[in-house]
Parts: sequence; structure tokens; C-alpha cells
Amino acid sequence: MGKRPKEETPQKLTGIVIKDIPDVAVGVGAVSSTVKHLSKYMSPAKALKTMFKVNQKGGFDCPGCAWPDPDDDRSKIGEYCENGIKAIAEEAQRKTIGAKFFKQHSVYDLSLKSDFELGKMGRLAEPLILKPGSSHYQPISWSDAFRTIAKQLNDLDSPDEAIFYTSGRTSNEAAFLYQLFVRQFGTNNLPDCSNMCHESSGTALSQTVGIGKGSVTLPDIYEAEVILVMGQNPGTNHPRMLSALEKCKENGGKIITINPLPEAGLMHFVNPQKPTKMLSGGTKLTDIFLPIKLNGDVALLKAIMQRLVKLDSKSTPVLDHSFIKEKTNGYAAFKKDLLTHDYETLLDRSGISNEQIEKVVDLIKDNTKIIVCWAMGLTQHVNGVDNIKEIVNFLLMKGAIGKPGAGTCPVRGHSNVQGDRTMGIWEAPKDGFLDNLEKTFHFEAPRKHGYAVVDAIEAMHKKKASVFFAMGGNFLSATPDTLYTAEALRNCALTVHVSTKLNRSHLIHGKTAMILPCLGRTEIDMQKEGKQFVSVENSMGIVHSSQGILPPPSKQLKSEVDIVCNLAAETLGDKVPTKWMSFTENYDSIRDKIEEVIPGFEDYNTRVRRGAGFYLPNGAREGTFHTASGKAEFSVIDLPVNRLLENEFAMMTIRSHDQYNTTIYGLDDRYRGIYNERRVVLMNKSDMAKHGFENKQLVNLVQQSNEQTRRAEKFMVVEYAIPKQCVATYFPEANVLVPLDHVARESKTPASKYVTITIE
Ligand SMILES: Nc1nc2c(c(=O)[nH]1)N[C@H]1C(S)=C(S)[C@@H](COP(=O)(O)OP(=O)(O)OC[C@H]3O[C@@H](n4cnc5c(=O)[nH]c(N)nc54)[C@H](O)[C@@H]3O)O[C@H]1N2
Ligand SMILES: Nc1nc2c(c(=O)[nH]1)N[C@H]1C(S)=C(S)[C@@H](COP(=O)(O)OP(=O)(O)OC[C@H]3O[C@@H](n4cnc5c(=O)[nH]c(N)nc54)[C@H](O)[C@@H]3O)O[C@H]1N2
Ligand SMILES: [Mo]
Repeated sequence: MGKRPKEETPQKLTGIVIKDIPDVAVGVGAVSSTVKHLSKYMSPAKALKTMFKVNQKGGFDCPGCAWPDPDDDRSKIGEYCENGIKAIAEEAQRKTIGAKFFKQHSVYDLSLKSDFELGKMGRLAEPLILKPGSSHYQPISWSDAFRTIAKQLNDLDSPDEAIFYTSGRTSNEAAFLYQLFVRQFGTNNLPDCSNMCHESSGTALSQTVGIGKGSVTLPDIYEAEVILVMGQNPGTNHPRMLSALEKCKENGGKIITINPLPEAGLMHFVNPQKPTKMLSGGTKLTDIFLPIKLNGDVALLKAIMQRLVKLDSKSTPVLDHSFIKEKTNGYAAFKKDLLTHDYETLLDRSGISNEQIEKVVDLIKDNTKIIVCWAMGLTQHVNGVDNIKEIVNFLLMKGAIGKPGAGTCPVRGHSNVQGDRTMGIWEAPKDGFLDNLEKTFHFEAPRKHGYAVVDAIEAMHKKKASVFFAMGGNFLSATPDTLYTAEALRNCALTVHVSTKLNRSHLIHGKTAMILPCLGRTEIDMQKEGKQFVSVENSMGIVHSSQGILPPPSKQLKSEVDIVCNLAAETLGDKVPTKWMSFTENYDSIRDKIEEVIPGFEDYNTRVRRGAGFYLPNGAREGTFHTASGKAEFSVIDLPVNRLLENEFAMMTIRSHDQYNTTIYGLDDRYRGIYNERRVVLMNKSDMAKHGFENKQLVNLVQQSNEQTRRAEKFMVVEYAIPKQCVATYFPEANVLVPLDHVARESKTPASKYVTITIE
């Protein structure tokens, strides 16, 4: 065994360049950046062919974000966006790494590379094993790999000693089979990236409006009178959303942006698909920008709602009283509590002035078609679930849900994270789902809830679990408390990753480790009965097909479906009646089973073949609330207390423009004017003066809790328009600072948007 691999991205600085923040997003800059990125990996002809097929009916679903495609009327050059193209280019690269590469590079050597460098090595080309005590990965045959994993699983004292993680790119078909395999094996240990992402939204929405998903469709966005965009940076993370917001504005809608940072994309947008707009300078998207303090959202919403309640009268109602009466529960208690809060305190906690709040209230009081969009800026807080419930309170008092142009819009991250949940990737499945699974597949499903992400890390750390299997993702770098998580993974007897690209989770491993290379979404999936397509569900609950078009970069790659079937057949043998290998021949057979188990998938194989796909049932969208009371629930939400000492900062960890979660496409954050460096900490000018920090000064970030100190060294201070005592760093470099137990109440989502640190 060689030296112990490094868990963190090495603390190498790459040479920062700071430029002015651009005042518009997308436009020519994005188009040229797109061409640059694609041509790094493929010929211009191939690049063009690929671009034409992105998010087209009959094409493949972009492996970037989960923003939906228009039902009709899709742009002829592909519903592409700059960052979608980067995601495709990253996957579609032809360079491969296999036996020879891993013979040359030890696991330790690879751990000295940055995440950016690891990603650039190429696509994983063949199955690999790292044997106990060995310093290098070496090839293993697929059959030996499956046999080794199956044996390890079957030797466990209890199925609950194995953990099966999922990232959110896995197709419906693969996800459905994967959860079936895991439950036939005997556990509900199915943590997923959703636990770190929109779990707070799911929890809050299920309790209040009876469905853990958003209620709006794209046409609703176009039709809305007011849209609030809270804690979200679509210019970088959901660029196609900007076109939808543009349409809303063209129809006379107004946009209120609530964010500690003036994110470029939201301020001003030049649609790359509208050349005339490009010449005229584009659209100003945000009408009112509220530079909120970190975690000031509950205070802000309370202030707005208090003003609305006080304005409301019999002669000039601003609230929807008939909706409140007929469709909701708990309004009286909610209102009583709301009015107890001191208005000045609310302003102070939010960091927003009375004048700005009056402007918002003016806009909202006479409108009823209101949508709130949100993402990680709201979910990743200790009070993440409360944040969402407070949004629901706000929509309910205005009657702004269950009708056109109004409702909830949690903007999902990974391209199929919502579909994976629908397919049963969940550590806390509902009994009804398990009942159907049992009936269809004739086995007894485990009923005890399994581990979510944070519990899974704890379990491995305490040696209560010893096999870790990941369907995609980069568990080590995506999770909090990197060093602790590394110890947890190192405690395992076996760690296995089904992956397309090399990442840090392959390097921090159990006694034995394996990498199983799989096809990407863009690639042709050829099986016994011909080319297969898969299906996915986007952020607005539309299920549609995705068909790869590129030849796979290596003959040895298997589809995720194929991998699950082989593993299940090898592990379960004849202990279950399911004919596992038959599913690989034609994925229609998987969809038939999904249809039997999950409501809303009637005629799946027919409907998924129709153009844009089909909508899943959504009660909240129709104004029917499947809660215990049959009504939408108001909630009484505590006002969060964000106490910071003089020398402390609240730190959020965010994404740059050149990354997809832990995959680093490049070192620039163009829309924030930061180039060629990721180890930065964005800080307010007056804080810099107060603490004597200069621009580009090197500092160490320190987090202290439960008598434990976490350190992230060598970060560069960058002066930025961010509220006082708030700082921002990039995920995943700063994940070492997020304590494992710093999670949202109820949803257990790591609170990585508010970590208290000091800076030295
Ligand atoms: N290109 C690209 N696309 C992606 C991803 C990617 O990494 N790259 N990731 C995908 C995934 S998995 C996800 S979940 C989404 C993530 O999409 P986002 O949620 O947009 O991503 P973050 O960078 O985490 O941005 C959070 C935003 O919230 C703001 N914020 C932070 N704290 C607060 C707060 O307390 N209150 C308010 N109001 N705002 C706050 C930040 O300033 C930032 O603008 O994007 C998806 N799409
Ligand atoms: N501090 C902090 N931490 C965070 C966040 C944050 O904002 N701040 N955000 C959280 C969020 S929202 C999320 S969703 C998680 C993301 O957590 P993950 O989903 O675990 O991480 P990714 O970086 O998206 O995973 C990338 C890896 O997936 C593999 N991959 C890519 N495509 C495929 C495919 O088609 N099939 C398979 N099998 N593998 C594939 C590649 O090997 C790649 O290296 O991180 C969370 N962590
Ligand atoms: Mo996410």
C-alpha cells in the first residue's frame, strides 16, 4: 500500500484574474464559450450534429439540469444552453482511460490532481478493481466484478450493512430496477443526491400541499404576473429558465429577485437564440432586486405578508379569502402568529429596507398569478423546510396555487433527480409503493426506513455499514465534512462506483474498491432487441424519452440497466422469481413493470413515444391537496435567529459558472468576473476594511463546532457585492468546513448555505 491519498482538492492556487462583473448574461459571450468548449472534444461537424439533438423530441435529454423543454415550438438549433453544452462535451469526449493509464498512475498520485484535472483525464473505459493493500487500480472482467460484489453482499450479517447511493442522472428504467434490486436484497438504504438538494422542498411541500414536487408548468411561467426567484442562480445553473422568464416579461410579468448576490443572469439577459434581441441588447429581467442577508428569507416573507395582512380590508381585499376558506387549513393561527412579529426586527433580520418591501407589496397586492421559484439558497439551511413552508403560506394567502400562472416552482438540479424519486429511490418509501412492488414482483419488501446521506456517512463511520455502492455521483466531494466522510468510506470493506468519469470518490476507498464504467445519456445503448431509449422526468413532472446518438467511447461500457440486472442476477440468484436478465433485452419490459407499480404511468410505452412525453398527475396543480385534512396547510414558522459574533462570518458554498457540481469544467466564473481560480472567498468591502484584508490576500477559513476545528487553507479574498458578515466560497472546495451534523431540521439536508466560520 502506497501513501494515503489526499481527500481534499490539493491546495494549489491557479493564478487569479479579476475582471468587472458583466452586466448582461448569455448573448455572444455564451455562444462563443459554447463553441470553444465543444470543439475541445469533437470535430465541428460532430459538434453541430450533437447540438441539433439536444432536448429535441426524439433526441437525448440534456444531462445538464432538469429545466423542462417547451411542449412544442422548440428552437431549431437545439434547446441548448452554454452549460448544457459543457455537460455534453464533458461526457462526449472520446479520450479514454483504462488498464494502461491506471498502471502508470497510482491512486496516491491521482489524489494530488485537482478535481478539474481528474475530470480532464478522459472517460473510464473498462471495469477496474483496487485489491486490498494495492496502490493501483487494475482491470477486472465484468463477470468477476459482479461475482466479487455479490459475494461481499451475501456475506454480510444483514442487508442493512450495505448502502446504495444514487446521483440524479440515472434514467427511470435504471433507477426503478436498482431500487427493486436493493429491496429484494433486503434494505431501504437508498440515500441519494436529493437528500443534499431539494429534500427540504419535498418535505415541506408534501406536508403543506400534499405533493413533494412543484405545481407549475412552463406555460404557467409565461403567464404569471409576478415571479419571485429566491436563492437561485439560473444564469449559471438553469440557463434555459432565462428564456422562460423573458417570455413572462414579454407578456407583462414582473420579476423579483431575492439573493445575497446580484447574479448576472437574473439582472439582464440576452437570448442567444434571438439574433435581433442580441443586437438590441436583450431584456432586463429583474424588476426588483432584494440583496438579502444569508438566511434572511423567512424574515423577509414575514415582513411582506404582514404588510399584506394589514392592507387587506373588506372594501379592498388583497388576500384571497374564498380560497383561504374553502381550500386551506390553519389560517387563523398563522395570522395570529404573523402579527406578533415586530416589523423592525423583520427588516433587520432580512437586511431589506422598508422602502424596498413597500415596492414588493405594491406589486403583489393586486396580482394573483404569482409563482415562487427557488433552489439551493433556500433548501440548504437549518430552517430549509421552514423556508419552503413560509413560501407556501405566502402563496396560499394570495390563492396563488392550483390555477394557471401561479404556484410552487422548486427548480430541480440533476436532470433526472425528480424521476429517480418517482421510481422509488428513497430511503423512506411509502407503504403503498412497497405494497405495489411486492404484488408485482412477489417478494417481501423491507419496511424499516433506511439511511439518508448523512445517516449513511454516520453508519459507515461507526462501522454499522461496510459496503458502499454508488450509482453515479461523487459521494466524497458532494457530501459535507470531507475528512469525516473520507474516514467513513475508508472503514468500508468494499466501495463500488458506477461512473463515467474519474473523480475523488474513486480515490478514497474501502479495503477493496471497484469502478464500473457505464454509458452516458448521449450514447447509443444497443441491446439484444436493438437500440434502446430511456426516459426521464423533468422539474415540472413531464416524463419523456431520451435516446443517445453518439457511439460509446469504449466497447467495454455497459448501460446502467445492464449493470443492475447483472448484479441482481448474480446476488439474488433464484432467491427471487424475477427474471432479471430478461429486462436488458428490451427496456419496454421495464416500463411495463413501472406502469404496474407506479400510478400515473398508464400506457407508459405508448405515451412516452409521443413527441414531448406526458405529464404525471399533480394534485396541487389542479387545486386538489392530498394532505391528511384534504386541504392545503398554513404553517406557523419560527423566525430563525442568525447570531454571529463580531469576528464571525456566515459562509455559503455556491457553484461557479464553470462547474457541474463536483465536475469542474474550467476555472472561470465569468458572470462574477472571477477567472482562473476557485479557492476564493467573496467578501464585502467594509468587512475587508474592518478586518484589514486586502483583495487577493491569502487566508485560512476555520469552522469550529462541538469542540472540533475544521480548516480550509489558502483561500484568496475577493471583494464582492455581498451583504456584510456574509461570505461565499465554492462547493466542493469548502465542503471540509461543513459539519456533518449541521443539517436542516426534518429533511436532514446539509445546511451548506450557512456555515459559521472565522477567517485568519
Ligand atoms: N451549470 C450547472 N448547472 C447546474 C449545476 C451545476 O453545478 N452547474 N448543478 C445542478 C444542481 S444538482 C442543482 S441543485 C442546481 C443548483 O442551482 P442553484 O441553487 O442556483 O445553485 P447554487 O450555486 O447552490 O446557488 C444558490 C443561489 O442561492 C443564493 N443564496 C445562498 N444563500 C441564500 C439565502 O440564504 N437566501 C437567498 N435568498 N439566496 C441565497 C446564492 O447567492 C446563489 O445565487 O443546479 C443544477 N444545474
Ligand atoms: N457544500 C455544498 N455541497 C453540496 C452542494 C452545495 O451547494 N454546497 N450541493 C449538493 C447538491 S444540490 C447535489 S445534487 C449534490 C451532487 O452530488 P452528486 O450527484 O453525487 O455529484 P456530481 O458531482 O453531480 O457527480 C458527478 C459524477 O457522476 C458521474 N456521472 C456523470 N454522468 C453519469 C452517468 O450518466 N451515469 C453514472 N453512473 N455516473 C455518471 C461521473 O463519474 C461524475 O464524476 O452535491 C451536494 N453538495
Ligand atoms: Mo442538486
